[in-house]
Amino acid sequence: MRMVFRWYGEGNDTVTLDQIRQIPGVEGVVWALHDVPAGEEWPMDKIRAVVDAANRYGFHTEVVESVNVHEDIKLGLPTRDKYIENYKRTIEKLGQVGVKVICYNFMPVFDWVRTDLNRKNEDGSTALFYEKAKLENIDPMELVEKITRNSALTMPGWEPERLQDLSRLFELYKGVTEEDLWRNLEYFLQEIIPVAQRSGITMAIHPDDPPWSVFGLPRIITNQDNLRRFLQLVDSPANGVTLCSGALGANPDNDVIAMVYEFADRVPFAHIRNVKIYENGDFVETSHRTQDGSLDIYGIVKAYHDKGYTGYVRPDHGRQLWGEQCRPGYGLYDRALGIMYLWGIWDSLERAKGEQA
Ligand code: DNO
Ligand code: MN
Repeated sequence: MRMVFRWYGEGNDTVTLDQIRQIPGVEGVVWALHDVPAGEEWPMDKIRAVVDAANRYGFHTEVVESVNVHEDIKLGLPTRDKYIENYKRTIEKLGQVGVKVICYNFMPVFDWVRTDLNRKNEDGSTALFYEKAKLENIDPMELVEKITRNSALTMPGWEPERLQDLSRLFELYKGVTEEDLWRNLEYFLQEIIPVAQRSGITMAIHPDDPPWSVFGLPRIITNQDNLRRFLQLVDSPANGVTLCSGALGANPDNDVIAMVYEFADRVPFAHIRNVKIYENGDFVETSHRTQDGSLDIYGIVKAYHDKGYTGYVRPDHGRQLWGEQCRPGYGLYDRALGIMYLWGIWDSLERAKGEQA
C-alpha cells in the first residue's frame, strides 16, 4: 500500500507540509483546488502551484480528492454538457501533471453528513457524530446553519455558495429517483471515462456517507451490490472506486472485508478508518484501532494485503486530540496515529509472509 495524506493546501489547512513530512511512510499528498467551484475548469497555474509546493517537500501529487461534480450533472439537466466538458478538460490537465487517481462523489446536494462535529468522548477528545433521530427530524437548512455557525472552517461540500442555493436544489431534486440518478451517473461516466483512460487516470467514486438516503435525497453508492452495478456501468480499468471503510461501514449490513476481496482490483484508492455504531443507528468516528470501533480494521488491512494491494491508502477522518484546532475530522494527530496503526498491521503481515516463504 502507498500511504498518502489529505492536505487542503497552503493557507487552507491548519496542518503544514512540514508536519506531514514527519509522519512515517507518507509519500504523497491528496489535494484539490478547493476554491474552484464545482463545474468550473481547473486553471493550470493553480494546479501547478499546488504540485510545486508539494514537490518541494518531496511529496507526489498523484491523488486528487475531489473534482466535484456539478449538481446539473447529477440532476441530468440539459446544461450538464458544458459542465461535463469542463470536467474533461480538468481531467486532461491533471493527467499532464502526473495525476493517477481522481476521487469524486455522486451524492446529491451534500457530501458527507454529520449532526455534530465536536462530539465529546469520555477521554476528552472530540469526534464527528451522526445522530439518526436528530437527522430525521431536523430541517436540512437548520442543520446546515447550526453546523456552519459552530465551525470556523466549512466541511467539504458545504461551501457557502452551494448552500445559499439549498432550497432551490431541494426543489430540483423533487421526483428524482435512484434510477434517475443511476442513469445520470452512467451518462457522466460514458463521457469522462474514455478521457480519463487516455490521460492515464483512474476515476474513483467515493461511496455515499452515510450510505443511505438523507433528507429524502436519493443515494446509490451505498452497498456491495450497488458497487458491483456501478463498476459494470462502464466496465473499464479507468472506472474505479475509492473504497471508504468508514463511509460504507456505518451501515452494519455492509461487510467491508468482503468488498475488499471482491473489488480490490478496481480500488486505486482506499480510505481506512473506524466507526462505532450504536444500536439505535447513531455512529461516532473513533480511533483507527479495531477494538475502539465496530469495524475490523485489522481484517480490512489483511484483506488488502491478501490481495497484494499496491494502491494508495489514506487514513480518513480522525478525532480531535490534545486541544488541536483544525478542520473537523482533519487534524494532524489522530490521522498520524491512524497511519502508524495501519503500518503496524501491514508491516507485521509482510514480515509474517516473509517468514512463511
Ligand atoms: C470526507 C471525504 C469525502 C470525500 C468526497 C469525495 O472526509 O471522505 O468528503 O472527499 O466525498 O468526493
Ligand atoms: Mn472517505
